[in-house]
Amino acid sequence: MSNDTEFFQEPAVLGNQYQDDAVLRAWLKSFVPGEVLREIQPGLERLGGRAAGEMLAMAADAEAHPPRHVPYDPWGRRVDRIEVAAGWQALHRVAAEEGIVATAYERRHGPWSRVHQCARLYLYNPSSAICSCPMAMSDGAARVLEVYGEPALSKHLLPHLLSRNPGNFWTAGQWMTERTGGSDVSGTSTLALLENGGYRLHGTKWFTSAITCQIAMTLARDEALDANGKLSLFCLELRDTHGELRNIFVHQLKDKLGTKALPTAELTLQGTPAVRIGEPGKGVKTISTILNITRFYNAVAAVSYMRRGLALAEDYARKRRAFGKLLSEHPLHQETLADLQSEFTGALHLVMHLAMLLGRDETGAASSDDQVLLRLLTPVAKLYTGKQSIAVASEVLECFGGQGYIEETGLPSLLRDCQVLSIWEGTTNVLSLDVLRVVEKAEVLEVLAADVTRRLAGLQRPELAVLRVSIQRAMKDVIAWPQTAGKSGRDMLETGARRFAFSIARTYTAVLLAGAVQNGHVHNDTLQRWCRAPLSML
Ligand code: MFK
Repeated sequence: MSNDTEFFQEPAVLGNQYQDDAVLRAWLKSFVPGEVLREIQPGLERLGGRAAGEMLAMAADAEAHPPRHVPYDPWGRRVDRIEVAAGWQALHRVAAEEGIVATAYERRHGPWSRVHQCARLYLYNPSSAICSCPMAMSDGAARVLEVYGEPALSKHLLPHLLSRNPGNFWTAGQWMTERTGGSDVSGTSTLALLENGGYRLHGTKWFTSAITCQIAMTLARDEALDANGKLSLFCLELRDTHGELRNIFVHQLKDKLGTKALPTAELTLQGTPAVRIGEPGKGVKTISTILNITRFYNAVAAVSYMRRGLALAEDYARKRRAFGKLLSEHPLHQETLADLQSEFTGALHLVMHLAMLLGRDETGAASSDDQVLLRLLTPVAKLYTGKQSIAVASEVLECFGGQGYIEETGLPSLLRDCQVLSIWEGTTNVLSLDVLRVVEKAEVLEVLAADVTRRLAGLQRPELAVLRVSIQRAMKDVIAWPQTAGKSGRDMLETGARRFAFSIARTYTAVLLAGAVQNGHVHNDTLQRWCRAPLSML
């Protein structure tokens, strides 16, 4: 029986995810040329609406009906079918229609095409049940084909990977990990054997994300090279013209902490035909072209989850009452949300900056300094935002009290899905060591220092004077550290590699935010909050 005093909480509701995102819109307005922004804005608004509407239902369906491995047909024949939810398939269709991959390669806006694609991915990801994962690998595959692919192979595959027609759209997998290791791929044991003039792959792959893809890029020991077989990169089509797997035995799907809708398999290649891509024996170098794209996607996904969490927490704070007033009226809750907002705003500036550099690089518009910064900031942005997204998601759950811990609210999946971002595509430590390797190359730190000095010189507002000195000091620490720590030996350098990478992330982001305050598109309070935590941890 109902009763007048019965009370129900109001759930948080999302508005149009483009229109409501003042930080993204301000960034685009500040950096993207007016005529480009006018052209891309209607599409972003449409996608912002889909991300807060129909895509939520698709994602909920995909999460509620995780993929299923069907090893045999009813007559006992081995089929290794992967059944996925209708919602998961619908999210693939949305990705094709919205050009989540294609936008970057159509290059309608020259170097700004990657920024445009980044904004679209950012809107798509948090409503996609991480269907962004196959998109990341497909984008990486498209790039590796663009850079290294034989014309015939690229002509066959690129129209599928870049299609906006869902019926023609293919996705790609990136299968690096074997039982021997995912970070250290030197133990790869898959063999590429030459049979009748073509390669066939034999070996077990331990994590194959998005096994519903049509093609995959994978490493194997190349029989054509020498007895030990150096690693080369290979491309394989998973299915024949009848839709049957081509000599691929699926052992099982993984039961993971999160990314529940994403089918991740253990499988064995039993003579699967494949084509080599790139220089023979240079497989790691060649596949790093894919890694740099998927690491970029990872960073975009991390920021987009931060924004999604914040959007939900802010809406809830305007509805939920406690101790006689709304959560949004409690000074301590305001403080918590403002800190989250600062973390998100910094991360967004770092990632959009990376998109700008990537766009220049892909269209031949990058200077040599841009290329150096792109190589350095890709692992930096991936490792920093991946880690921070977990902290932000955890705080967001807390903003909902007990409701944040309840599965049906959808909030726990935010935390679970953020957790993978610091693991796949290079863990925080592996990427910190990558950063160390990058700065050991000549002139990288000089380029970084010169870039920061130039940006600091542009800060004229009096309220930025004190922070300008702090940022300058932190950057000085960063530049000096490898040489100072290196004097105590290699171990000391490696021990400090994570603190070093975080210091680059925090200091470089501070200078980007300071530039945004100077231009008037970010509030000084956001920068002050960012700089409250140490910029350099060295
Ligand atoms: C929404 C987000 C979606 C994300 C999708 C995720 C789904 C996919 C899931 C997965 O596939 S998870 C598996 C991910 N695996 C990794 O990320 C591997 C992590 N390990 C590393 O990155 C190691 O550092 C590495 C494997 C590269 C180390 O191997 P090596 O053999 O010790 O490589 P080395 O000697 O450092 O580099 C070999 C060459 O590649 C060198 O060039 P040279 O031959 O010219 O000297 C390097 O400079 C080059 N290289 C390495 N990393 C590079 C790179 N070049 C450019 N960019 C890089 N990042």
